Amino acid sequence: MQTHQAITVGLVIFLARHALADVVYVAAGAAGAGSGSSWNDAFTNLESALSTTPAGSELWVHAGVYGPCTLRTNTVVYGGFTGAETQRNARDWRAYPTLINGAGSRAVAFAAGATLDGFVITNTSGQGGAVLFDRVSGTLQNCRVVGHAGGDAVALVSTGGNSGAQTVVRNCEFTDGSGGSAVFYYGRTNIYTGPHPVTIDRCTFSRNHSTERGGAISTDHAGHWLRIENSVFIHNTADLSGGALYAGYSQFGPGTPVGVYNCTFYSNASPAGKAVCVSFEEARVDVQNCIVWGATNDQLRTQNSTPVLRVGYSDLEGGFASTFPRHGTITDLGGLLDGDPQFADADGADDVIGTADDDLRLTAGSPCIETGLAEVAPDHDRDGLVRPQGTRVDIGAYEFAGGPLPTGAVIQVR
Ligand SMILES: [Ca+2]
Ligand SMILES: [Ca+2]
Repeated sequence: MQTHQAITVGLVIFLARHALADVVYVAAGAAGAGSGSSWNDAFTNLESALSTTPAGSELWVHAGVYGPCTLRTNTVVYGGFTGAETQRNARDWRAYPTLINGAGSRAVAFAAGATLDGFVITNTSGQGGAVLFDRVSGTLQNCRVVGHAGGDAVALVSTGGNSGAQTVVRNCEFTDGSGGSAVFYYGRTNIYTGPHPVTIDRCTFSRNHSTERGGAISTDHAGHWLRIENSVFIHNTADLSGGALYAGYSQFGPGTPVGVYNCTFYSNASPAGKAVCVSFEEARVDVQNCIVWGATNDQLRTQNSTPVLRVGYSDLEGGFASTFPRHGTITDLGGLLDGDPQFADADGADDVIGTADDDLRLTAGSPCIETGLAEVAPDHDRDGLVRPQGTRVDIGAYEFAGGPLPTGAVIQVR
């Protein structure tokens, strides 16, 4: 056994010293040659590393603080390393944060096919000021966007163009944004003919505030599929409409609604549609397998012109009677509940709603357990647990696994 351990330790040291072929290293504190060939010789500047390495490179970025950057086509950039890892999956991006400081402006601009994974994005402002997808598709995952001010933090502008590629925002947290929405999706498809689906999966939106519409997410011209799933919306607010989600025009894509599946909305607020507001002609939103809780009226609203909101297999406080079709139509697809979802601890140990200790997982006896609709459910939940646990999918972002998750539970990142 001791011999085996010694061999293992020796192998790890060997790999760490000799670095991985094809990986470009970036470490703010490196004092070597700056070639990017190892942690010792790492680039110290992220933007310099990106601009001098070929498109399609894989970059590993050491914990530390970096400046704004522009990604390159098909380049994948991972943060959260301590320098000891020999495999990407060995890093802990939350414990060893790699920060991109936007210096009061934009932090990250995407290029087609790029991936940004394992970063904390701070000190940003302006439209798309945290992350901008400007007519390109890419993957943003395992990131935290904190305290964006003014404009929409992440802007997805006609992503995909004509490529048909999909943009994915996965396992990200958006906290304490102000001004615009945490994520804004603009999908005007009369400019770009190909489909450009966007999936927002396993994200948490907390305490974001918009001075207009959609504290967490807003859409405009969402002409093709926008799928929002396994996500938690807690204590987001908007001054005009849609405390968590506002869906505007989708005039170029009737029949291709914004789908909101297995999400949990709690304690969101706005003068028009506390959780969700759908507005203007051909705007269509489906809300299924969702918990919408924290107020007894006007959590789901249709606002102007002839929008359609359909809701089914969801736990809606106040029931269907609490919805507010000011103009347009709200349809009951069946399977609606109005029972206390019995969250584990909705405001957490600090008794403050919207902070990191909040726990919206289900507890035994929740009416949301085993009452969801399989046809629209994702195959996993907010924690990455396979759905269904038990014999039927649950309602909300979390599948009930029979008890609290064990400490250090493995989170699946697909
Ligand atoms: Ca709390
Ligand atoms: Ca279940």
